[in-house]
Amino acid sequence: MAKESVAIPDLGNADDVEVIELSVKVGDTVAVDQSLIVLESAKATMEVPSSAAGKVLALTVKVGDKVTSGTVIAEIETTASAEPAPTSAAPAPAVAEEKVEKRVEPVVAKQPVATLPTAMPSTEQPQANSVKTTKSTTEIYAGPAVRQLARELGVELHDVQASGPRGRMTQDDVRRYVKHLVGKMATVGAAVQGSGIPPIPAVDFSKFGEIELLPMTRVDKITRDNMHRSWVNLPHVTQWDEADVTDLEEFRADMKSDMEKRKIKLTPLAFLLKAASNALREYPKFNRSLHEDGEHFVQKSYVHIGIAVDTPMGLMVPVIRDVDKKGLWDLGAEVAQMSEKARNGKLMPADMQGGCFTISSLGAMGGNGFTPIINAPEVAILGVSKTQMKPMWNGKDFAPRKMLPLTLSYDHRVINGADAGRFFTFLVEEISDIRRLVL
Ligand code: CAO
Repeated sequence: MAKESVAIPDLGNADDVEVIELSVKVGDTVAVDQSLIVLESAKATMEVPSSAAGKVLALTVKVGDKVTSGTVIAEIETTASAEPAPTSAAPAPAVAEEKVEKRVEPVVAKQPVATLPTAMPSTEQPQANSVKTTKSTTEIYAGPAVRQLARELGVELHDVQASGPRGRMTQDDVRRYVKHLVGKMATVGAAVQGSGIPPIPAVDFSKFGEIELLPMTRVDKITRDNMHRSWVNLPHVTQWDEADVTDLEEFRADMKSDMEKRKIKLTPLAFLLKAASNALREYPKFNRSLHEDGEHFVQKSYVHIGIAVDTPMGLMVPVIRDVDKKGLWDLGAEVAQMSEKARNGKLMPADMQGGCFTISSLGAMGGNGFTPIINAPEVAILGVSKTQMKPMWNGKDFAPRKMLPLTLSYDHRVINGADAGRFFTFLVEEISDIRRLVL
């Protein structure tokens, strides 16, 4: 077993450089090139690697000592001799940190060091065959333990804000950075982006023309969150159909004077509420929610149906209770009353809770179909578009009929396609046959 002294290599014109970290302790077994100490000059930190593999017999410097080229820093009981340092080396170009950390040949006291190029960044040129400079010209002051931690956590040192003396990075800086990132991801994931979904990059719209930043209302924010939550959590399937509402429209026309007398307007929505309630009774699978334990369905015996209302504050969904127990006049009156309450901002939280199913009607506005987003934890929603006169084949001829386009979105975790087919056909038959609704 031989004994070898490890000394500080040529530091160029830097003298009295401070030892800021001991990377090993007496008794440790070290490998060739393993960092023994870390130095810090006014401009850079540098690790001084061991030139020999073996046991550390002594460390002849301590933190705070000032060293210079040739200062012996450690005695190693060698198990294998290191290769001598080459006497010349082509200077490497200015490189990024990755490259700077590339291992260089060790420097030992008994090897000639005179030809070693300067390792200090005074030249701003990290060189091969010098002490390992852990900084690039972007000057990151961080010891090996900090670098090791950053590597383990996949952190780019450039992203971390250093808080130590003279801008030195500490392990706490790295941990704080990771904590901050995790917190940010949780917030963004919950409010804006789904977990694991790549974020939509921010755009500076003002580059393309004049813009104005408008604050969202409270209702806008609730809609944003509810829609996003439902869209990313529920596997939606949407199915299209159309109901022949010719008879229903005739009936509504006949009821006009009654409507005026009672001061209640019977729009198609009242009939749709009745038809949906009958369908929910007939096919109770649609009146379920997934239990939070993921192991049960919650089967509801009540039939409360929400109606989407467009208000100046944003979209609101008041719930009409016990639709199955109410007649068309009651439903017509309640639709008007709830929509007015919603538009005047008078809905109480209880008015918007407990829905089993939702109807979103854009019939007054137009369109021939849309894919409504389920109002979770409900499992289905009916989208209503504008009634259109269409030529329909009656077996002999094409006859003009008033057709109401309908869409049904359902949560495929709870409802299968065949269930939806049966439910939807039933609902369409109900609305197409006014007798079934009024009886
Ligand atoms: N086809 C053709 N005409 C229709 C229709 C349809 N499907 N549905 C309603 N209409 C007619 C009504 O009969 C009424 O005509 P008259 O005045 O001649 O009788 C007119 O359109 C206006 O109806 P309305 O809007 O006052 O009443 P409604 O019961 O149909 O709807 C409400 C009430 C609250 C649902 C509706 O006002 C509303 O806010 N709809 C928007 C819902 C929404 O925003 N959905 C999207 C949600 S998520 O994207």
